[in-house]
Amino acid sequence: MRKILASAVAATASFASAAAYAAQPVEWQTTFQPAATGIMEQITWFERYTLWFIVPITLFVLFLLAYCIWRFRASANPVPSRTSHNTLIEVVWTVGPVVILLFLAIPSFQLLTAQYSPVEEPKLTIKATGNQWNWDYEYQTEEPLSFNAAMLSEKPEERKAAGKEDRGAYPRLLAVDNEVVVPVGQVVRVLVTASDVIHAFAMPAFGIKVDAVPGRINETWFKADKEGLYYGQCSELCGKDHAYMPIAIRVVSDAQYTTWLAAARTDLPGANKALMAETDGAAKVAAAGN
Ligand SMILES: [Cu+2]
Repeated sequence: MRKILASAVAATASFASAAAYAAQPVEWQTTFQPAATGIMEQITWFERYTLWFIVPITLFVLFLLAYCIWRFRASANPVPSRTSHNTLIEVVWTVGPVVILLFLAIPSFQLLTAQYSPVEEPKLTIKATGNQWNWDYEYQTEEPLSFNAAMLSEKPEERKAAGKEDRGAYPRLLAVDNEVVVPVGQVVRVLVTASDVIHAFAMPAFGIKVDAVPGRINETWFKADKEGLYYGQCSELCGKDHAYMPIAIRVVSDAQYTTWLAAARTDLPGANKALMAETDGAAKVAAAGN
């Protein structure tokens, strides 16, 4: 009994520590991941808003179908109607959808415009290059920093060496060896391209998804409002290991970012570990305090 209790407590604790890293898929998830940017909040709002149209329309059509099947069944209606035209109905089913589509189109275009308009001039630009099957990142800062990020190995000794044994924070198929690190509350411009075939750079909690096309640079941006570790995946089928090239972005405080950036230029693994000690430690303390 004590053992069960202890494992329950451990499970709750690990869940709480995982919950600090809110933005990753959870089992049986049917909704979006919690929004970490204003854009994703707008996307989430728009999705719920459109449901207010989709659900009633579907129910209405279902009702009409059921009613017609019942009301005009052969036994109750032996002589079929020969009506082929009704002007009022034509007007209603033309004007009605037009009005409904206007209600959908206006917020849709507003959202599209917002996605293409960074709220301020980005101070940080990161270039992401998709390869079969990992990502290269290049910080276009005064002294450039570039590194490769590949999926974390599942070998226990390699997880241990990376200090990433906590599968809540570093899940299978999503965790990477080197996360992208960005400061919280700042607009980050992302330039997206590819070296071989088409990939796509996607981060659900940020509401961004951009094709990575060889020979072409696409641009997007995000402004993360909450610190944490966020997971995304390549979202364009790119070959046999398409499912194994995740994207991980660690959003940290301004000071933590500055320290990491300075250290990462000479010792990336060391800088990552120092950052992990700070952020993961803080998350565990917060979980324990709750
Ligand atoms: Cu892919």
